[in-house]
Amino acid sequence: MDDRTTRDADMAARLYRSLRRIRRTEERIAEVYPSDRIKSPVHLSIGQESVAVGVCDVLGPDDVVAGTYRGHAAYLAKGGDLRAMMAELFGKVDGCARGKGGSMHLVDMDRNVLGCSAVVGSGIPVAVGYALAIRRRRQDRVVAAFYGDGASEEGCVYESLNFAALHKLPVLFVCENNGYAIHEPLSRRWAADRLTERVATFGIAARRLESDDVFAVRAAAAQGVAALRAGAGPVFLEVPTYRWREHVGPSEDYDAGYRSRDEAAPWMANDQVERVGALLPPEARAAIDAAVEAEIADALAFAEASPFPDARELHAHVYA
Ligand SMILES: Cc1ncc(C[n+]2csc(CCOP(=O)(O)OP(=O)(O)O)c2C)c(N)n1
Ligand SMILES: [Mg+2]
Repeated sequence: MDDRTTRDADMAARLYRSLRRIRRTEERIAEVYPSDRIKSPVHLSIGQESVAVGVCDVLGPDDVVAGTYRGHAAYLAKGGDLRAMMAELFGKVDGCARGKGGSMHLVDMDRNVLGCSAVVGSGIPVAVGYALAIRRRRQDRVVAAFYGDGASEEGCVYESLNFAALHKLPVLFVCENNGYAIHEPLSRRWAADRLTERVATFGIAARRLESDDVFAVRAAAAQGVAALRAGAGPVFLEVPTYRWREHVGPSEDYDAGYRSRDEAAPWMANDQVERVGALLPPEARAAIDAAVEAEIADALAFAEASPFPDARELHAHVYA
């Protein structure tokens, strides 16, 4: 194999490992959930993993990620600790927020994963503030800030876009447009679906991708991050994607009356985990799958074994 081929093969293996790790972690969470050992609501990103994986693959360890309450994928793709995430879901003291935050409040500052929040859109001003601090300290780092199509309707998101553009802050805004805010489709929320054009009017380089193909996401993110590092100001990517499970909880909801399985079918046929997995030699794929299963089993055992926080911790780490 020449250098180029080796690099491409390495990239496919890396992306597959990350996609598969997130998919299987969330599938295992969904299996465990009915036992009530997971003490937090869970917003699964099954079907949407490629957005976080493609973006985070071009970030370095010092770069920063701001996720959402649907944040397992961003946390894990940036290298967040799986044991600490699982313990957090179980409400245990070894969780990344000492068991007090649950699935919607993942944080790992050692890997530069800024804390996530249940308040829709609220991560965006925090991400922009972090980028301002980076700029003031003259550091060579960038922030990737994820948010949903629903969050794009929040006033603070528009304020943040404007502020970031005005001050040319190093933020890659990534809108994971899955077409729904809870059960409400875009057609009932937006008179015009030209989200990318709306963002461009702030003076931000804005681009809508055709699909959530992980290689396309990665290529667009690489281009965006290069522009950020050159000081060109923020970049926006809108990535169409699709949530396969219910808004919150472990199950499917195609019988809930707001969408059909037919709508989901083309997305499932284009499953990025399968697509990238099929590019790998079968032995390489099997080795990754085995390692992922072992890591998840270890994380679940760790979460089970960890104690609940002591009642005296109730008022620790409270900002008041
Ligand atoms: C400020 C605020 N308003 C409303 C809600 C209730 N809420 C929770 S999730 C959600 C939908 C957000 O949709 P989107 O940003 O598209 O993310 P997705 O769930 O599709 O990933 C809403 C309205 C909230 N948590 N916070
Ligand atoms: Mg949405």
